[in-house]
Amino acid sequence: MIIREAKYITSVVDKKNILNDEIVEFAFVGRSNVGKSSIINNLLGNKNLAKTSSNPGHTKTINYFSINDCEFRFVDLPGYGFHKAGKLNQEVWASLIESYLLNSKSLKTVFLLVDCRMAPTELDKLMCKFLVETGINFIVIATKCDKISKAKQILSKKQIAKVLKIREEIIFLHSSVSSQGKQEILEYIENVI
Ligand SMILES: Nc1nc2c(ncn2[C@@H]2O[C@H](COP(=O)(O)OP(=O)(O)OP(=O)(O)O)[C@@H](O)[C@H]2O)c(=O)[nH]1
Ligand SMILES: [Mg+2]
Repeated sequence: MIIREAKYITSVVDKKNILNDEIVEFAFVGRSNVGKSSIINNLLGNKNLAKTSSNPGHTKTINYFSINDCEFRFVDLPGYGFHKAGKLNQEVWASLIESYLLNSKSLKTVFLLVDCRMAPTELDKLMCKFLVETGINFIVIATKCDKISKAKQILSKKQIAKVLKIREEIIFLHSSVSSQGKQEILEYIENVI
């Protein structure tokens, strides 16, 4: 997949504004701070497209990015599991994420991001179960793999597969710092399209 151009389109806070046209979408979900906005920038080759932050709970809206003149879209979703955000905020975001996942008819694949340095959390398990039960196509991306050795990366994939009860074949390693895994994920997207 060659990224010729990519641009930010819009941010949505209200379920009723979720985009609902024919353009193919790929969405990024995962706990707060796992690296969703960073991977979008890395895959699209533009560091400033999606806003990233070392403070968890940064992305609070559904952010849409159009690629190759509307060939497809990336969707950056709010993170889950950020306790300091307060219960009410967390519920609002969870409900927005759920609405998006259940109502986006052009959603082709969800990228469920988990941190390669730790076992998937209870919320990761719940999200994975939700994707399996709703029949939404998904793969898991183990993020920040520049932070661990190649040997640990192999173990990390095994641990993620075991905890989430999924096949290792649908787990991709990625780093937004070294770009490890970038080409593999872009190829995956090309095949889906
Ligand atoms: N070393 C390393 N750091 C990363 C990587 N990806 C993201 N980070 C860092 O992790 C922090 C969070 O990244 P974001 O991309 O903002 O995370 P997010 O999942 O969008 O977070 P929310 O918007 O809060 O849900 C930032 O400080 C990033 O620089 C990576 O692949 N390697
Ligand atoms: Mg973000």
